Amino acid sequence: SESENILSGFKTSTVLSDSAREKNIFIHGKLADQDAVVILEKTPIREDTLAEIFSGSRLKLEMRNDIYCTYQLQAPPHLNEIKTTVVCPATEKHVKKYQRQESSLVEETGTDYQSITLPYIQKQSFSVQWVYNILEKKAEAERIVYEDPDPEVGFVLLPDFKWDQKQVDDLYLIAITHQRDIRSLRDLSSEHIPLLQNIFQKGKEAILQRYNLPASKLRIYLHYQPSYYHLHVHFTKLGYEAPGCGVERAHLLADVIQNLQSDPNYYKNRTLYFPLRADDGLLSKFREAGRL
Ligand code: M7G
Repeated sequence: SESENILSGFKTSTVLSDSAREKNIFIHGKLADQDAVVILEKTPIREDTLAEIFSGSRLKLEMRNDIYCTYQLQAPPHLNEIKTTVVCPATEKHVKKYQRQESSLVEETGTDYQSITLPYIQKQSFSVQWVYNILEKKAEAERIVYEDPDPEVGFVLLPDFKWDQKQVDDLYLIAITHQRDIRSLRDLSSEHIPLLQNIFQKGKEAILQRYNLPASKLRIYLHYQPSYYHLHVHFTKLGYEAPGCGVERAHLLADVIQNLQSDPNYYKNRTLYFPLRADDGLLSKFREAGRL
């Protein structure tokens, strides 16, 4: 649906990061006196639009040399859109999340989790209001791909907001559990195996039905540390390097299930490794505790 251009009043303060290769830019600025983060991103060129691009565009020759020519092609506006994400009002933590930063690998024992991480995330983590809005159908209801409403093993599967759903090449969905008291991997024990298996099975089936993409083409994983402490599972297309998905943060759901099957308290006791950004408050807590 159309909406007025709220970005015409956006005042840029700083560019948080940008990438010529990924063709995106993350900007911090003000929107009507409130802090905002705006993400602009050029989207992939789809094969099914090629005929229209070739026939419906204006072409300007830039240079010709022997068998080589380069052009500026002006595609029809609807094929030349920029995916735009706005976070407003953005907290300082949002601004930091999108700022390019060095990171350090942290080694977190089960005890570290209890004494350092848990107290920190209880005070300092992002609101999960957006998650509750999804579960309660107050937002994104029309985007839901699949839902199992069961309060114990149920979940909602829907497109991640990083995916514009225009092509399956960069497919990205998330499954959000109806249970609200599971913060992360650390809270999982063998009692959650039915929940995890349900997400695994029904998530794969729903994606096959809707997008004709078989399970063998999916990467299904959890992040530790996540940004949002309400259990959710990422489903991306295998081979798509989703932004923010470093190997250190990803735990394959299939492995998580097996680990819990062999040790009910696997994730309560294991040492887990993850990168933290230089300005992450949790990193300071690990430093203060002499764990870094
Ligand atoms: P995460 O592992 O907690 O954090 O994943 P990350 O963002 O550092 O990977 C949360 C996932 O939820 C990310 O893939 C986000 O892109 C996605 N996400 C975040 N928000 C605020 C929304 C939202 O409002 N709607 C939808 N559909 N996805 C979101």
